[in-house]
Amino acid sequence: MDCLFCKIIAGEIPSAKVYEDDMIYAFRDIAPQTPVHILFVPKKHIASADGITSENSAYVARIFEVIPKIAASEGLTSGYRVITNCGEDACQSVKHLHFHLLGGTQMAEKMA
Ligand code: DGP
Repeated sequence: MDCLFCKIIAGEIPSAKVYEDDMIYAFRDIAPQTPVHILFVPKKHIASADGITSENSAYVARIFEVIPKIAASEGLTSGYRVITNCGEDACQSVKHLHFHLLGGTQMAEKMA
């Protein structure tokens, strides 16, 4: 499968790794939009939030268990934002489910 994030997980494309376990991988976004901008991806290929099912939702649960720990280790003591873009209207550019962890600055109240 020709998937950018599958190649990053496999180590075929270099990335700045922040966290890895048996189910998920986290790495710094190549074009950070905030001082801290980390992407969390399941090691299993899921195309988007539309592909989350009762069979694979444990990957998503793991991501959300780990995010607060990484946020703390990154010093995001005054808050952070977690976003997933799903589909064209949301400008999803990589078709492998990922959650953006954004922080380190005061963000705008509006998200769109
Ligand atoms: P989205 O627009 O939600 O599909 O976000 C995709 C993100 O992936 C975007 O913020 C930029 C990031 N990205 C794209 N290519 C690479 C890459 O090769 N390496 C890293 N670290 N991030 C990438």
